[in-house]
Order: sequence, then structure tokens, then C-alpha cells
Amino acid sequence: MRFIHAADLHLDSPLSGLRERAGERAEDIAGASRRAFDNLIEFAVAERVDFVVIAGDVFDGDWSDYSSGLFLVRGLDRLNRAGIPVIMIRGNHDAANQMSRRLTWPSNVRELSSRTPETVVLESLDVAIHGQSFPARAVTENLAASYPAPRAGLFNIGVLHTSADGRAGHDVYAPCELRDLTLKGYDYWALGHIHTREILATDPYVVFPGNLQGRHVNEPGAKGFSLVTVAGGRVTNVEHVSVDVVRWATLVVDVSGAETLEDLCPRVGQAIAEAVADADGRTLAVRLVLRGACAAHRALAGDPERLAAECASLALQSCGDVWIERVDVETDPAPLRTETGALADVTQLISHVRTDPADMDQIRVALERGLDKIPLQLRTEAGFAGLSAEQCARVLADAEALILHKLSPGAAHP
Ligand SMILES: [Mn+2]
Repeated sequence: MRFIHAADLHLDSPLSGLRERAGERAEDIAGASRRAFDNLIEFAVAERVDFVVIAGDVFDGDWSDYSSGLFLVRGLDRLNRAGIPVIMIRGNHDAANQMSRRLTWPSNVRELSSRTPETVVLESLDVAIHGQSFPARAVTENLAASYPAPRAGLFNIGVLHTSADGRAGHDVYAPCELRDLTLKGYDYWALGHIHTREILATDPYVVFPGNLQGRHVNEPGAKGFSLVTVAGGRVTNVEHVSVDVVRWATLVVDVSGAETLEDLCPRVGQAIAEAVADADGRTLAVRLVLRGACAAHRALAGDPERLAAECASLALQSCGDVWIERVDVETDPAPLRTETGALADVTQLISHVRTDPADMDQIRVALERGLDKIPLQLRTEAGFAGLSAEQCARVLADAEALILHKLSPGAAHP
């Protein structure tokens, strides 16, 4: 017997800030979660798996119209025609009270109740699947505690959307200790919510399959579902199957000692080539981070548009399908570079500002005044409590690079 355990599809997740940057790639990036789901369906039908379990957050949020729901139905129906049952629960993102619209699912689909734990028995397979949907976004009690006892003689699966005993970067929902799960007497725990793949235990297996498709640069690497093989009532194999179509990566490139923008291009090109080789032929969405002390710092920080275009050009020249999501310049000016003439006046002035607490305070106040335009609620939610001295120094360094670059003879035509 083989089944698919997937979670956190986040279908139709909005791109928010990404859309603007993605430009002509926006539809590729936005449509990735749907295409990854299509790949799952394709796999399930081709490999004739016995059933599919989805452990919550199928949708990213309330539907703006019925198209998201109809997209899901199209996939579920293909499984129905292939005789493959689907058992799914709702998570915090698609909790029962979060969704103002709903559809009746095809007859092969069982969405478990949000009021109380529910058990589905697949008679022909001797499988019992226990689980509960999220009634609301914030479920703070231990849902697993009230899941029913295992059914004797059957293969028992618990489906649970949970932050388990806490995971960095994820809100705490339906918290539980690992031993709450391992001592329950089930044969497999199909978890969802945490987007990084993780096997918490192997006796019995307690598994986060990770999300089906990375949504941004902080969800890097191969994404997909877990394919579970059961023989003689025991799990004999848990295998990750990648179905993502866009793969995210942050590439930190050391550009120390680069004299000019041209000098660092081969290093960036090399980093991109290595990432392409690692990406299994997927579209690669890359954030570049340039670090190190270099004379090129001024050209990088001073002309971000040119730098972005050079990096996009290197991506075009790679032998993969690469989109540069962003370029972060974290380089430092080359040491021991002494300016002369007007440029020396500028560096002297800025170094005076840098060491004068009153001047730095003025800069901080001016920057924070600009940040006031961001709604207070957003600032509070992000835990924003003012700019640090380090952030102000970074802004000043960027400003210095920009001014020196603009003032340098031949800045535009090196
Ligand atoms: Mn979740």
C-alpha cells in the first residue's frame, strides 16, 4: 500500500511585494503552487497510489471568487476518476470560519469535521484515518489530545495541522509534544503547518512533508510531498517526492577585492551556474547577496539599476531558467582608499557625521519620519521599534557610495 501525504499547498497565495519585482515573470511565480499541485495529481494517477492525505492549508486564505475552489475540484476529480480517495483537513489559513465561500467536493473526498475529531475508515485497505479541521485561525489547544484511540487491526493515521512543540518562524497552533503523538498508538502521523520538511520520529513515523511549492526566498530548496509505503501493517519507507516548479535560493557571493563591476561578474555567473546545476531543471528564483570589502563597492551601491541589469544578464546567460528576485549589496568599501580633491571633502564630511552622535541622531529621526508613512498596525505587527545604530550606519554608507559614485569622473561611462 502506498499513500501520498501532502500539506500546505497554499493555492493562490498572493505575491504581495513580489509581484512588482517579478515583472514579466509574475505569472510564472504566482502560478507555481497550482502547477505543483497538478504535478502531485499527475504522480498519484500515474503511480496508482491508494489514497491521498492533505494535512491543512490547502488554500492560502479566503477565496476572492470560486476559481480557486474550482481549480481544486478539477484535480480532486481526476483522482476520483482514478478511484483514489482523498482525506483532508483545514489548517489555520483555510480554517472553517475564514472561508466565506465553499464548494461541495467530489465524492472521493472526505474533509474532516472542524467541530470534533473524526475517523474515516477505508474498508478495502484496512486503514483508519483520524483528524480534525481547524474551526478558526487561532487554535491554541492541543487537538491531538482528543483524537480517538486507534482502531484495532487497522493501520491508523493521525492527520494534524500543528506547530508541534514549536518551530522557528511559524505561529503556534494546536501545540503538542512529540510524545503526545508517539504514545497515541497510531502507525503514522501526517502533520502540516511547518513548511520545512522534517521527520520528527520514525517509531511511529511523525512527518512534516513541508509545503508543496516554496512561496518566497525564505522557503528554499526542493519542495513536494511524502510518499509512504506500508507493508504488513508497518511503514517500510517514507520518500520525499519533489513536485515544485519554481525553486528558491539565496546565493551569497564573496566579491572581496573586486575593483570594478566587471570584475565581479564571473564570480556571480559561477554562483548562478552552481545553483542551476543543483535545481533539477526547475525555474530558479535567486536572491543574490554580495559581500566583502572591494573597490567596486561604490559602483554597486551607487548604481543599483545597472547592477540589477548585469545580474539579470548573467541569469540569461546561464544554462538554466533563472530569475533574479533581488540583489542585496552588503559589500564594504575597500580599505586604505584615499580620495583627493572634492571627493576627499565628501569622505571627510561623512566620516565626521559618522562619529558625531548628534548628526547620527538627526539621520535616524529623518529616516523614522519617512517610516511613519507605513501604517502603525503594520509596524506594530512587524515588531518595529525604531532603527538601530547599525541600520543608520548602513544607510549613511550607501549614501556615501552613491554620492562618490555620482561625483567620480567617468561614473556613467567607465
Ligand atoms: Mn498553517
